[in-house]
Amino acid sequence: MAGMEYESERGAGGELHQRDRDGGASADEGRLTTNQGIGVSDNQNQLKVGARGPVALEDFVLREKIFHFDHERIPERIVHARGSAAHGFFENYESLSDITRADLFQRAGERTPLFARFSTVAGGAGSVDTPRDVRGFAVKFYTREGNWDLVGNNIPVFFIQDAIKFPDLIHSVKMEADRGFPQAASAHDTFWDFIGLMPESTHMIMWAMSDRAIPRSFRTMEGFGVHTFRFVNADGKSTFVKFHWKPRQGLASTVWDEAVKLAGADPDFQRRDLYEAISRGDFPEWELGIQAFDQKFAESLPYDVLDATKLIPEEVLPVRPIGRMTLDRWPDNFFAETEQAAFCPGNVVPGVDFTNDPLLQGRLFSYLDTQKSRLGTANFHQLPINAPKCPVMNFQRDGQMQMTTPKGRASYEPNSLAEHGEPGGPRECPATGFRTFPSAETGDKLRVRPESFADHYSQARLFFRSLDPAEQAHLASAVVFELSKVTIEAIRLRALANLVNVDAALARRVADGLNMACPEASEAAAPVLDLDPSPALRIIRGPLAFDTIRGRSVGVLIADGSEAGVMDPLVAAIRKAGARAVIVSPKVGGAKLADGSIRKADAQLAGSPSVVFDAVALAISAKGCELLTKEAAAVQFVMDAFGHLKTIGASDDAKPLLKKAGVEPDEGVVGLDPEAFVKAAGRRWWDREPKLRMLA
Ligand code: HDE
Repeated sequence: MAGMEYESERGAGGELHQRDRDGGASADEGRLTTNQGIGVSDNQNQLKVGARGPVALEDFVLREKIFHFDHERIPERIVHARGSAAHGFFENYESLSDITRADLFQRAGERTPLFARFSTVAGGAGSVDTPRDVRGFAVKFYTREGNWDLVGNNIPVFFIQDAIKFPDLIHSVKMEADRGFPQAASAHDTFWDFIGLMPESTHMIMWAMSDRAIPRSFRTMEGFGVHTFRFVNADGKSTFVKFHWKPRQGLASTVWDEAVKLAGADPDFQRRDLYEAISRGDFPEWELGIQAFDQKFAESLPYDVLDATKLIPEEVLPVRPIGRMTLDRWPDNFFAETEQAAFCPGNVVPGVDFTNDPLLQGRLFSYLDTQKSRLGTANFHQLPINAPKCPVMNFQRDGQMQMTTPKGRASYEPNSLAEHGEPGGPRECPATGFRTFPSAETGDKLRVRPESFADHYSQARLFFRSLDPAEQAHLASAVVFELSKVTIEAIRLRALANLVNVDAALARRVADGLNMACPEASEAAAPVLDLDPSPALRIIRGPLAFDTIRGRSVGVLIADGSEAGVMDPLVAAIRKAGARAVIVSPKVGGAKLADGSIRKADAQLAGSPSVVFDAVALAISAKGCELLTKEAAAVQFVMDAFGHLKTIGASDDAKPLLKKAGVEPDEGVVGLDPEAFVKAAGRRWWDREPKLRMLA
């Protein structure tokens, strides 16, 4: 066993030395070396002149170690800095050769390896997982014809229509420039100032203030390619496509109070959730679907398909499932893979192509460019996580950190070296190489926005009116919350005036929540249309609102006096239903059960508030209950579970605790009968909410 090949000894100062057993005689993995391969004799002490003397400059072991440490960080991503990723594969349902020549879509059942990274947008790399924010949803497919990156978000539209506004948008949402806060939050003056002056952002704001922006887990969110792309088939025929990732786990979000508390209870909540799901073999899956359409269909729509602030409702154009992504392997090393992964929407394979969406066009420049500043060299594509899994052959040479050793002297083309018996290198191939779809649909060179992009409100209205009433209340309350953090009144008024165009009743609710008079509607650049609502855009009571505890986690609270006969069948039923049952007890070492045995806990009560669970069960006896009513963490555990609309399973003996926590029993407060609990635990109780908090 490699881990056992050392001996422990104490040094003169009492410090621990773990020393390789064979004395460094072999260069096996047990021997510590410098980066030059020189064996290290002592990893605890610097080279000093005398035991209490100064350090010698010649100590290359020390200097190399500290030098490397000093440079371990690279610049974080300017946006999407905080992310978590996993390896997996994509599997085709059927051949799509009729609409695309992309090699990965040619054969039913074929698998393509991939790497997917999920992220928040505004916060830094060390920020928390659960702020109100858009989530990135980036997938790198390592196809046999090169890498294809589908770099999307969990929201199908975007804030702006033209890439030239992106730096302004991001500067406004990031920490305010003079004060360096708030971190990872859109609830502040500069963001809302920018938003109010950019009515095109209104539709996206509806989404950002909705429950979509506080997802329960990466596993329970949809992904969208956002822009209209093209598929191109072998005959050169183009079809417009919009990409959708549908989570097989269903859609689920948190409630705001829960998201806020999660930030404190577990800043890594979503990273941990993904890690744990993959570790236990509960591999998350998404179905990839496309909305495919032609120019004629595009022209029939009352909005422009090149405008990234618009979506095509599924009810207007159904999503056709084309395959499935499974994430089944956590990276071996966070830095080498998740941090160094470089996604780029410009990475497309033959058969996939761009449209003239002015947001997409700007992105095509930005991503390649940013990697040079982040990863430091033009050779970042050679890092294992970025390297294609097909041959890469060209005449690009040299540059910082060149990792390949090209042979021969053919570093230019055309050349005639092959005619003289020397390797001549690769050549272009019109048949299999990438050929840009020829139609540019351009005219004069102008800095103008098309008139077809002028409708800034109709889809915001469509989104709002598509939501379940509970989600509408969340959205209105989120706007009230954010505008309450805005200190300049004119910015609030401007945001409200824009909202009147979306829905007058919504604007009034928000104005009420702020205790302000609702202003007149702002001037809309185009008439606002009443488009048909799209129920597919809902989370609550929508098509992907699965009432199930599969893949979720349940906190089972026990204490001294709990009965094995009650908790064991419950835990077994939860696990059988595919959920995690986490036994929580005041002390992690366990509780003394009624029969005198000790039952170990998985988690300590004070460190495991109910926000980290989807439902809770209080498997406690009268004695345990008496104890817990005096424990603030237990009272809060129950109070929050109730407040976050979760199912609470409780024994009769737990009633005093329920009472102390202010629980007014409803349909979501059930007993500990395993079957009934598991059935109830798969959902939240939205009807409870108006009784608990003032929603706008
Ligand atoms: Fe990005 N975006 N973006 N973005 N984006 C980056 O690239 C940019 C946009 C998205 O997990 C950066 O490698 C511009 C839309 C994701 O590593 C940068 C514009 C969508 C990720 C960049 C947009 C996205 C990024 C920063 C306006 C959804 C994280 C670091 C035209 C379709 C990928 C990096 C990962 C990252 C630029 C707008 C998604 C600076 C200029 C719209 C998921 O290049």
